[in-house]
Amino acid sequence: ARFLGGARDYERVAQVAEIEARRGMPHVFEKFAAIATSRDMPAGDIPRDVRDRLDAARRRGMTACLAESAAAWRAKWDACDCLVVGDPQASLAARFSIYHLLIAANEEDPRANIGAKSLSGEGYKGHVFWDTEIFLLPFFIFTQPETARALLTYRYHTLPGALENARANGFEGAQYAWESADTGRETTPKWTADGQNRIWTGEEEIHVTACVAYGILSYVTATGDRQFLRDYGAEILYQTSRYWASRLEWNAAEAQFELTGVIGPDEFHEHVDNNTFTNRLAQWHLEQAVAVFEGLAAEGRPEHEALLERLELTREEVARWGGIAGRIYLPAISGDGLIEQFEGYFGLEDVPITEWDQNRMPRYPAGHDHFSLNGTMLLKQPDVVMLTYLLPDAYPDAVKAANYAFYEKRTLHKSSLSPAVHAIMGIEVGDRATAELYFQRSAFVDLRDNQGNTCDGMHIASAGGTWQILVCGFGGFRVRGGRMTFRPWLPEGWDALRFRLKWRGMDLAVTVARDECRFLLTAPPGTIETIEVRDRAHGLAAGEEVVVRL
Ligand code: IFM
Repeated sequence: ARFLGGARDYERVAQVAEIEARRGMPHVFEKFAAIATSRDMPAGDIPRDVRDRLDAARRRGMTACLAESAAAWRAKWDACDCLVVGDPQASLAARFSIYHLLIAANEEDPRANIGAKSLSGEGYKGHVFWDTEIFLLPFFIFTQPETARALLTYRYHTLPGALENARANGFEGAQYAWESADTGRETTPKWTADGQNRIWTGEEEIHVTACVAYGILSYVTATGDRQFLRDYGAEILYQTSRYWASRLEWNAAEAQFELTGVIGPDEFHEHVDNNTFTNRLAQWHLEQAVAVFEGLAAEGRPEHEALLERLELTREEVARWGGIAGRIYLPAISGDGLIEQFEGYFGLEDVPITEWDQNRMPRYPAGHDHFSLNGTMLLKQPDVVMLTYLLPDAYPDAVKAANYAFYEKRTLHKSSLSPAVHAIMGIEVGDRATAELYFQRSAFVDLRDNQGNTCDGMHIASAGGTWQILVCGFGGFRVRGGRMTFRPWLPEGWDALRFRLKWRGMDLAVTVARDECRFLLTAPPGTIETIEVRDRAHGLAAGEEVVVRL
């Protein structure tokens, strides 16, 4: 090959080579690449640094470098592969999602996170949303916990930005940005690209702060990594609790705390009061912060005392959080089990969905678009249903089923985040045929470009959602009462579903078949771990496969 030099233009850095190609004659190109960033070293040192590493790689040779890369990939896949026996297309979609999740994150860089389109496109400018904690993190927590730790440490590194956000908005503590970049300051644009519509999410979609806490506590529960809680998590929880305590408004007439002027996960409705999802998660957040405080105070470590001193946080302030949590307004659950999404929602116009696209997904009703649905009951994506997924023990089965039935009919799924949650909750409440449809929609959103916008980049939250449908939907996996629990169900045509979970340093291989589940725990000899399958407890001894008849 004759190298003609380098080429560089928009989104492209290349080396150009000329070869004389002959039909039938293979050509193999070997390329070594090294990447460096001026965040890690002075910019002037970069050329030498990458040249040194390239020289070292060349000395080791392509075969050795490839073998090292293959071993690293093997280790990753061994921890997270997911297979649908009997449905190669479903397996393909599972692996496609997992592959994209793996390449989106960097366990070695706790200052970086995953943008809404991962690194595959420029949609949303690489900004980080609640997608990380709610849609992506479960995959990492349960298969690559060190990556989950790095993603959450990003939230610690952006805590100063979150403190600034709260201050700029007139609140105390730390308020995480709806769209976050490298500093954690709010980066949501105020207008749509065409300048026609105001975007309010940066001001109003405040539930993201509770979602960060949710991610931290899910990680700590699953990994047992209390050191993360001591070093980073507690500080985040305390500063964000301060935010809620100052953001919640006291309604003296009703003797309750409220959150007015917010947007819930369903983004069609703006400036709403007392969105149940936001109020309930804020309450949950404060309750958890109090529990974490009590646990760490009981440990009595000097680092915790030092943290309290640095934050000037007293027992009285923490006790006040508990008091506030107990008086946050939540709508009563109606006689038929329904929860109102926000105050006044049930009085809105009930516009029916009458048209569906070629993927059997709803179309906007005639005359409507994203910005005209405030006065209707139509949803962009799940809100109450999302809440019943995130807090699985907070609502009885009948309430979950009633709300799924009510809101599913009114959801347009105009976010790619929507189908995954409907698949999981559809399986949980028994609407299985619809759940399978939602699985298809989520799993093939990019493989088949079923939303028509994969050109803007991967829907990485759907990839995380697809993993959750497999493991938490069909596998029925939830953490309940600090235990791994399973309520599996397989669609017709699937012979088995295989996945693996990491739990407190152990590894659990799960096979769900039509009439039985198999569990194999890999852990130090003598370890016994209790799990639940369809509400019955089973002890797993390390190294001994346990078969549970379904
Ligand atoms: O975070 C989501 C939001 O819920 C819906 N619109 C797209 C965002 C980024 O994926």
